[in-house]
Amino acid sequence: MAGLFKKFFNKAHEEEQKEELLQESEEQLSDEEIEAILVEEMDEGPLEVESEHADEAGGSDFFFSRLKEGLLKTRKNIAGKINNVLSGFKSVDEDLFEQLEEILITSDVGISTSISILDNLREKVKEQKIKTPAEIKDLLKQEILAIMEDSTEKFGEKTPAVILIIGVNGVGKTTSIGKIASKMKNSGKKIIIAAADTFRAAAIDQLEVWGNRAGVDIIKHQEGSDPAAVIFDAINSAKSKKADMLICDTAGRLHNKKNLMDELKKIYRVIEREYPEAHKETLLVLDAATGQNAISQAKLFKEAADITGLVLTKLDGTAKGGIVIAIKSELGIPVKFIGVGEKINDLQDFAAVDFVNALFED
Ligand SMILES: Nc1nc2c(ncn2[C@@H]2O[C@H](COP(=O)(O)OP(=O)(O)O)[C@@H](O)[C@H]2O)c(=O)[nH]1
Ligand SMILES: [Mg+2]
Repeated sequence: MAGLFKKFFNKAHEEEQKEELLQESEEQLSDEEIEAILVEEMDEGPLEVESEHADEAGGSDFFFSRLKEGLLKTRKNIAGKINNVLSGFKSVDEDLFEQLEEILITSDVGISTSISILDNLREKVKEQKIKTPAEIKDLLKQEILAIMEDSTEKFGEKTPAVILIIGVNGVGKTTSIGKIASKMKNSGKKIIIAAADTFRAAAIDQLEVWGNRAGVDIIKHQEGSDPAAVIFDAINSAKSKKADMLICDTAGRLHNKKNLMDELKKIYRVIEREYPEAHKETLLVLDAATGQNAISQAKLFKEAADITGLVLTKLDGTAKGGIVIAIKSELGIPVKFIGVGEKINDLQDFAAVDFVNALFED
């Protein structure tokens, strides 16, 4: 009797805890948290990476193996643990579900997302009368795929386009611009990049290095000049050179939310006024290795900009790749690209099926 009561009590208590955790994860950010996000000084890494020639692209097998390699740490963390747990159970019971939920939560999939994935899984198991732990893996993959799949159009289809790249300092904006520019140029498009992160001369130089590497033109002003003026010039250049795509770097070092909003508004106004016919996109760059902090950054930037997609960088260096799932599930912003290394070809179009397969592959 006491055992039964304890079990019941624990269950009720657990539900309460989940509720609390859910509420916590939905709370608004405080001003202090916003400031901590925006002024965080991150290591910007070496300005000059050793010059490398673009690896020859070797078809989809090549990209899939690069993806698998890039996700190695996350894969070990998620798939490795899941396989262990599944092989340790003989039947499908509540204990198994709880251990799976725990693995997802500790892999940065996020509390609310992990809970909802497991709730759906429990239902499917019941519906389909699943009896063996081995069958669970496929169901789990399907659940994650359902979150990640997206029907928004392919990046770069509409031209001419202006792409604004935003995100806090150090997440990989400039590097990703170089990689995107190279990718788009290789697909036959004319690309111009704009150095609208005018905060430091080094940031302009860094973009120039990437521009040279990708073989695209760069529009730049001096350090400290007005970012909106750089974009104004870049638009004129894009029009006169009939560029397909203008990609704009921005500064991540903005000290509060008002600053961030004001600066972005000014830039948007220039783009809207000078280039109304262009297709506009805003890509938010997030460093996957920062885990849950990436979600806070996304929430903050979402208030200041109409984000059309995400670039998730540094997946190669982290076991926290589960954050990709949390971000898509919690914020609904499609992931457009993922960064799996520092080289020019280390940026992949995000494909949900490949991602989920790579995540679960042994
Ligand atoms: N391992 C790895 N490093 C990356 C990736 N993307 C960017 N980086 C590194 O992150 C550091 C900061 O990048 P940067 O583009 O300067 O960031 P920004 O301040 O947002 O412009 C650099 O050392 C990059 O080489 C990635 O996908 N994987
Ligand atoms: Mg930069």
